[in-house]
Amino acid sequence: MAVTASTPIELVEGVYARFEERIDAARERLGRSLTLAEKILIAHLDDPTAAFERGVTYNDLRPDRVAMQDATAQMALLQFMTAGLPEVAVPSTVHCDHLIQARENGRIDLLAAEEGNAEVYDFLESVSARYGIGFWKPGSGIIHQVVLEQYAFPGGMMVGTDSHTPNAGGLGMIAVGVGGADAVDVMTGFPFNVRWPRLIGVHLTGELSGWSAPKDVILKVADILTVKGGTGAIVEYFGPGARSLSCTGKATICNMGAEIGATTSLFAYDDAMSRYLKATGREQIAAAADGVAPHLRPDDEVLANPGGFYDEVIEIDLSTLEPHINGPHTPDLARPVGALGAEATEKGWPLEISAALVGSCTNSSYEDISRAASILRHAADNGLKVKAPLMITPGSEQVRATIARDGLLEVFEAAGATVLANACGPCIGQWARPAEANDHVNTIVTSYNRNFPKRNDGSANTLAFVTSPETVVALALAGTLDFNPLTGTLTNEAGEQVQLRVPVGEELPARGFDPGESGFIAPPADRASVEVVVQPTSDRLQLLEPFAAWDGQDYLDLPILLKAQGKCTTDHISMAGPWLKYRGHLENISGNLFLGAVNAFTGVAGEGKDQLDGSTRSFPDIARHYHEAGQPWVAVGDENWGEGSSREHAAMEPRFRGAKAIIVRSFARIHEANLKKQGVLGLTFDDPATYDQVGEDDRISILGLADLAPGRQVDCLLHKPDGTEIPFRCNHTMSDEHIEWFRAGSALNIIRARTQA
Ligand code: MIC
Ligand code: SF4
Repeated sequence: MAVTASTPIELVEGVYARFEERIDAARERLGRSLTLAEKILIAHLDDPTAAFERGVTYNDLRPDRVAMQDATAQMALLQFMTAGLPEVAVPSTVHCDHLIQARENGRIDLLAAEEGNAEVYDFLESVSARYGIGFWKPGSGIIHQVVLEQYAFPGGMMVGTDSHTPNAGGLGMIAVGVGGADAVDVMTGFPFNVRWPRLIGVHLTGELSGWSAPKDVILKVADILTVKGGTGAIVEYFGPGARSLSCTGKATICNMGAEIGATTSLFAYDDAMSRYLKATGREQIAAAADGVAPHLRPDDEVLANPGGFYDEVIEIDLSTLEPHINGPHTPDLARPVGALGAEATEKGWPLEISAALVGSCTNSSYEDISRAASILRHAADNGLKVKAPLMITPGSEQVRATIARDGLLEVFEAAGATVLANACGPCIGQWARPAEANDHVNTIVTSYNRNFPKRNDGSANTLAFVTSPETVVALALAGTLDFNPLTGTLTNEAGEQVQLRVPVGEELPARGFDPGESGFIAPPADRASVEVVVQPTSDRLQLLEPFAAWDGQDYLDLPILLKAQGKCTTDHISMAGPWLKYRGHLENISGNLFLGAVNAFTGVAGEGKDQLDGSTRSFPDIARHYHEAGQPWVAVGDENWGEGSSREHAAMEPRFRGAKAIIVRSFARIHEANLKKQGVLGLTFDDPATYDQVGEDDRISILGLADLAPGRQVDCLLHKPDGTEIPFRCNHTMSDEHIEWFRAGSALNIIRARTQA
């Protein structure tokens, strides 16, 4: 099927045509009613009769679409190219959003990005043209916003090479964030293999009002479930409160489900989704969805007795939900906005706000911007000025053009805000922030989703707090964290006390969306002649060499390159910001390996002891030294290793540098899958206390690898420098198929062998 700028109705109808028969059959087979997630998954099973068990079986699914953003597409497509196929097997798109650095303003920054990233953009455009992939130029918007506007549909299923792909759950789609290698499976015509998820139900009652926003729902959920509470689960929202939320508000909630590690999050098809589909020119899809509406929501019995169908049920009353703010450093540290001032004072976090940022894939809808603008407008009318630098990143060209037409951007500009490109910008460290802003501990507030250290401006001095766009704007007006917009007043130019007006917004633009300048390039009819160029001298792109197959031997006496203390997210493993430019060059990007990881033996980030010569140097240098010396190694870590991004670089870099295993207390889902795909053993300590026994100069042996089997523990030995040996056991979640990948050296090696056979 040709790739177009929007999901064609035929694709949607094809999916809906399977629903009734499959769902009825499954209901009968299981002898019970079904949740929405189950219905959609069943409709996308590769083998409709396959057995599945929550949290246990790995199942093959057939997603309808693939979406890739530029920072992950490079590696995904470099892998795809090695499969030697003429075109992608399912409709796929590439979105250029991560590589634009925020410096001056949207227009100037876009031009600079086009010039600075020309080689990468040319590669992505030509590789897209060659293999039948739709290409969205830089400036057209952030992947998840564009997907919501153009490609998502209720009851559909997609994978995307970005952890916030679940944004499309706001439009009732099962949208799963994956590493590039998983996307390659789907694009090469193989199924997407994932563990059948557990199901968490979130029952929403009441209705939001005043300062409370959809963002507060997910900040609350993250507070309850924590950053690992959603691992391996689909979070399904239901109840009257769910129906009261706009489609883009639902998307905000689903988007940030990534922060609790959920496989994806999902809302049932309802009027708000129908309105959004119609407003974005997809009347036919809305009509088709109406036709299968009962299949696009949980069965009545599930709604009547959620506890009998979900593994866990959370209750949230939107009417009493207060505006929340989270941070610093972790997305699950939430509290009501009004409580932050006292906490910040007690903890010594600077109250003064050094920058306020609105936007990102999470919170840049028309509704978000109109609510935030309403506060600025009222403030301006009452002599209030913004006290912190304010920046806004529209989520898409369509949103930008529409808010420009409707005078909303003007309100931001009049308040002195900088309008940045329709791109990720400071959300992913693409922020040329003046050094004087962060050479000291400072506080920023954003409407983004993540707040790991160094994420936004590369500085560990910056403490990032995440909240709704309306609260960001209120805090920008106050200039201090110590302000509760619900109760506080601000002093205006005339010395009067002004209370901010409660934000009001419009769910959808009354005059419809203005599409702006289209950034979509369809693949040409004659694709065979398109040349894809990767210069051997390039420092940004490098063709991939297959990883070596397992040599059949156990791993003996491996040095511990890193024992990480505390959080070790993908940002700690493979930092973004300035390193984004090497995302298509495995060797060069390996120069950032573990730069953010905190060494448990010293408390210092980014460096450790080289066991070959005893020197202290940076982790990437040690890794290069081990690699060149042919010395395989392991890394050890704590809970939720690999939290955060889908970037498979965090698995490919260790693999490339000779890591044999990553041994931790627990893993985040996407990262664990990425390790398996690249042939690295992902092991978890059977006894979490073993972590504490691991010393700096110890070595680890991993034994019995020839007998690796699903569910079978792996025997390991910890060798102390004095010759003592401490046996310990590890668990893994590898299926037979995953073990095959390990033996072959990577999953891609198997695909290559199959497509070339
Ligand atoms: C992020 O929000 O961390 C990113 C940057 O979008 C990543 C993808 C990447 O690292 O390229 C994600 O969320 O998957
Ligand atoms: Fe981009 Fe930030 Fe969204 Fe990731 S979370 S896709 S970096 S806007």
